Amino acid sequence: MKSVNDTGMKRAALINDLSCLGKCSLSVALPILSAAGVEAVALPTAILSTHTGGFDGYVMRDMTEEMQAFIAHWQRIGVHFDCIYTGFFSSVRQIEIARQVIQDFAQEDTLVLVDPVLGDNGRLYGCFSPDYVQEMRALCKLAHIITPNLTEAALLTGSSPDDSPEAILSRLETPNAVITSVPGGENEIGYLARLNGRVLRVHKPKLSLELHGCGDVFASALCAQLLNDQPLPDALQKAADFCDGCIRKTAQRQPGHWYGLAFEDMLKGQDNPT
Ligand code: PXL
Repeated sequence: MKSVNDTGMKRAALINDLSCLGKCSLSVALPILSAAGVEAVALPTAILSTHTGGFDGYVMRDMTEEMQAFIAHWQRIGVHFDCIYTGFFSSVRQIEIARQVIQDFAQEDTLVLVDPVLGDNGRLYGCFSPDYVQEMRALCKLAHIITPNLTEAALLTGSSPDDSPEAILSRLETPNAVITSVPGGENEIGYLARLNGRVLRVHKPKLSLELHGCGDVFASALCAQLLNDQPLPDALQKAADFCDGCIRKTAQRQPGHWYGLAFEDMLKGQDNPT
């Protein structure tokens, strides 16, 4: 059997849902990583007609059985992954499967990035139970870097949403963590990170827009930077700049483009900082 490794490219397994319309999860991770010269291999956890944020009557198909069959095939053909990047799961069982994927496929040089999709605006998403949070904590223990928003960081650490972001960050056990959607100064929002033991902050202007999929665009851009061997602080800054550029492009496309970020404009344009 011919090897699928030694291609000279980095390869990332993307364990996330495919929201066919809606610009989140795999719909943004695949193009952002491809545009960064990374071979992106999707392992869909679920396939949805749209994402769940703001669309009525979405249709969802669970992919648990398919995940297990695809993984078994990849094991048979000996696939090597330079990165395993996880996002949305539709059940606790799928998080267990992702842990097994990390145990079976991650080698010493494999970057494990967990975007612990759990909730937003102070609340756990309605589709998740408390044992889902518990299982996500176990998955985060296997990661090199995690990218929760402030709500997710509070849920992971059992903190009150009123605790300071700095206190919440200090309770996250993963070696490297970037908390997104952290309130900054007046009209600012940003990132609070602990990278290589150092606390860093990046602030960006906060636009008065309700946005969807920002976390996915940011985590994908961060993953792309890290796989292009950028040091952690530079990767954070560049991913934040990219996400901010996408948000500005999205703002120019209102009110029609309400459901996700106009990341294509940034991948296509001259002003692409990735
Ligand atoms: O962006 C996070 C996310 C991922 N996947 C699905 C979602 C959401 C957020 O709403 O609905 C299906």
